[in-house]
Amino acid sequence: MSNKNQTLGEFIIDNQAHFPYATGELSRLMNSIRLAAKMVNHEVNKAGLVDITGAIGSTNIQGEDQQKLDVIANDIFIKSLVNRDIVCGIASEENDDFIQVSGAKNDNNTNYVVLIDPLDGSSNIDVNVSVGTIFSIYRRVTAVGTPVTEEDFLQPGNQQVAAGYVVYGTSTMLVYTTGHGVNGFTLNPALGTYYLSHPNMKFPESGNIYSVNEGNYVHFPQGIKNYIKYCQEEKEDRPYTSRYIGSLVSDIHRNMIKGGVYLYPSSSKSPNGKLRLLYECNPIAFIAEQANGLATDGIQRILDIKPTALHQRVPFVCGSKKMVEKVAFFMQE
Ligand code: AHM
Ligand code: MG
Repeated sequence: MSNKNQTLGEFIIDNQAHFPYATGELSRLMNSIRLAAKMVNHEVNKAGLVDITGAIGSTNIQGEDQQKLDVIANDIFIKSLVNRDIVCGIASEENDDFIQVSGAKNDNNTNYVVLIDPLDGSSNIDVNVSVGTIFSIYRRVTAVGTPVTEEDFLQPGNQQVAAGYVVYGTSTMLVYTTGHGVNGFTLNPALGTYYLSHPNMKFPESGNIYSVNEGNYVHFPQGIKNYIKYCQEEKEDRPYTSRYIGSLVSDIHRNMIKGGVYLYPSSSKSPNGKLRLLYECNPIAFIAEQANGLATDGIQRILDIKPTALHQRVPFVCGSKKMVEKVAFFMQE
């Protein structure tokens, strides 16, 4: 049973038994992500200040090059997972290839791989708009004790054991699922503690927000164009409201609370859309389904797509059930 104001640490321990292989390994892994997210939050919050001190030259006080925040966030998550000896592999949107975690500190005796987009929407940083971290956790499919292979990462999203996102917004929130609903925790920055602020999050069945980059309209398939026109029609509860931050986590987070649909469709310029199946779409789709929402590429459930490459892109439609169904109807027409 969750109670409001429970800390994330307490919640993880209390809910450990939900998990089929409750050895505490997944809890330690979640704790490590929780800590890394706090460190990234600290970096994101001082983004403007770093720019000021870096304005004189491109090097910092130690003579090192100023790093971009997405690189810093990537380093923080990777170090925190590797140093705690709790994963056997990591794949990141920032790295070309996956990382085998092995060597002195790890004999490949751990069960989990993590896939991560350490700082999504990072082009928004310069203008003080919310960004996010997205993560996804799977049990490895290759034998424990051997180095991980690509097979461990190319699992369909329906095999995820946990997924979550952190939104660095007006407040910082960590939202995650282990397949037993979705819970959101808000960081109290003074204490450095996350508290359960949004228990059992659910997408409303329907809503009146559509979120899509309409600048790409001319490149969209006819079905998407028709859906956008449908959203703008004056009929029943329409026209809908258009809200697009351009920061996936924030757009999804708002739509989950208020009711809405997010679309990043294919276009004549990018036939597979923009978003990455493994680092963005699968974890968000798992959360959406756990919160009574849906996620599709227009033809099939995102979570059932069998990945073929680490950085594969897919068209993505996600949000309130009835709205996603409506988009799929237009796409298939
Ligand atoms: P990124 O991984 O390079 O940050 O790109 C992902 C972001 C999403 O957060 C956002 O929804 C989308 O790109 C916005 O793209 P666009 O500017 O094409 O609308
Ligand atoms: Mg991204």
